[in-house]
Amino acid sequence: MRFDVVTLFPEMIQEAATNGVTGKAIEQERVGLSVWNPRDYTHDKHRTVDDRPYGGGPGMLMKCQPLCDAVKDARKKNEKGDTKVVYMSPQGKQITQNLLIEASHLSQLILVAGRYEGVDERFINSVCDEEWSLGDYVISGGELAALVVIDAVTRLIPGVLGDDDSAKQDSYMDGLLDYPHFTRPEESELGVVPNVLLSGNHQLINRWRMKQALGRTALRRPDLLKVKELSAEQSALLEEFKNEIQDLD
Ligand code: 4GY
Repeated sequence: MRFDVVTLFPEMIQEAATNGVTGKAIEQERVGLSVWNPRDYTHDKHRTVDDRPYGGGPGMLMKCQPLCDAVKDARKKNEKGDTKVVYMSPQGKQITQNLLIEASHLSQLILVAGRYEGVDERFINSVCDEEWSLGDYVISGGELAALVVIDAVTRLIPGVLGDDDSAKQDSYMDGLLDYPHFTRPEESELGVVPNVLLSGNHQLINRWRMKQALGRTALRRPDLLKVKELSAEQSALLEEFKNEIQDLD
């Protein structure tokens, strides 16, 4: 899988993505990453990438031509296979883990990061396949949104996380919030670690964790529980949770 990011701030993507899990995946060539600056596709002496909006109003828009030419070049990195061009904006479809799982099967994801007041609508309609949103808030540019997508998709690529690692845990807890975690010391001024986690009984520990995940999801994100099918055991654990006095943390 390769990511291509069209951005006026390529160093923002390169700097951030070459750290941590994404950095290692790039080093190990499990994913590819290139950046494409629309400014490099301008032809005037001022290298103009923006222009004033028709109809007036504040701010500037990104012009179509440098964006189109940047995407065209990015596409050449993937002659065969499946490419999707995505514009990141609050007007898009809100991303979910399921949407990102689907994206992880593509051979190329071209992410377009807007700046200023956004891009000419014709670029979105004619060149982009989809428009995706992080959520209902506004940030100053699409770069951080593109980085979120790159990070979340990279974690889903086989071999990127250790085999016994969080990827499997994540799918085990599919559609639920995470359970609480504790590390040493066993006892401090901040409180004690739940006894079951010290028991060494992994069946009991797994049951406790599932009960906590179900209970927290019920308390904090009832919307997630409504769309999830619970097994008979999970329903029983959730009932147990509800019958115990719980911290509303
Ligand atoms: N929310 N989800 C988002 C965003 C910034 C100006 C258009 C979001 O994805 N992107 O807030 N983007 C704006 C900045 C150009 C995108």
